[in-house]
Amino acid sequence: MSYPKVLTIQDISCIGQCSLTVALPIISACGIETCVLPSAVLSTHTAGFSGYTFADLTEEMPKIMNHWKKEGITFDAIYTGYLGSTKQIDYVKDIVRATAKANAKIIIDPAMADNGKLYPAFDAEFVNAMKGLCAEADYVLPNITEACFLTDSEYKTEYDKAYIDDLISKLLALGATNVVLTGVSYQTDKTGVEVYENGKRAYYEHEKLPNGCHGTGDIYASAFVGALVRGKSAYDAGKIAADYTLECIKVTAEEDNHWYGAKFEPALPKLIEKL
Ligand code: PXL
Repeated sequence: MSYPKVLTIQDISCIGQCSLTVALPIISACGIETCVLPSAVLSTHTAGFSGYTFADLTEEMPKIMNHWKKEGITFDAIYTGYLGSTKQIDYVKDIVRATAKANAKIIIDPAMADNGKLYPAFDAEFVNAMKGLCAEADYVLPNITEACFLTDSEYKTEYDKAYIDDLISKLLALGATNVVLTGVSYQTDKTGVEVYENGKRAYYEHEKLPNGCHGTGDIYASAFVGALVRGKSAYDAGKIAADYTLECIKVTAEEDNHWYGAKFEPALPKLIEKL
């Protein structure tokens, strides 16, 4: 059996069940060698904690890349999540050029916004740089807020298929080859994912849980990458990732005060079963 090697580039939030502390265990559990490039180390994530520490590793990124180049190390897929600056985005482009195998899958989660707003660390310059990175992606995985920022569209909480068609067309016009748009809800008690792959569009709809959790975007993207690299279509990977994320939210809701992340660990066996 081929043994694919994935590189994921994002920060380590030591506490918070997001970014690398989610991507590494989930993709590894999918049976895939998972290499990491930490772009920063934070004591916690930035959503809800105050006074967190931040060690910027931006200038390590080209050094790490140059070592890998010398060693001839290459990857079957590269997946990026939360990135801290436009400079990091530039370095990611260099790393993709230097280390992606010829048919590698480049998966970009433009983790920068939710609920109509950019995360505090980001501005219009960052959004522009992220547009450029998405243009080089085989798969982009934005939520609706991120899709709106990437396409200069108006953010809406109520919409119809025509609005979603427009967002997807504009994401494709940016240069992304395939699109997985998350959190698309056409009815109050349902939500889902719109998947556009190889010219075909399909919607996977599932129940909408009343409680959201921080970090579920990272859980979703990591499970998607695991399933995609294991050979699933984007639609199947999108569906598997959605079912797994729902399960994580349900497990998390069993405890009242687990506010900072989602308990993805107990649900891992269910993800693996689906693969
Ligand atoms: O889950 C996205 C994420 C990742 N890393 C850091 C964050 C966030 C979202 O707030 O703050 C540091």
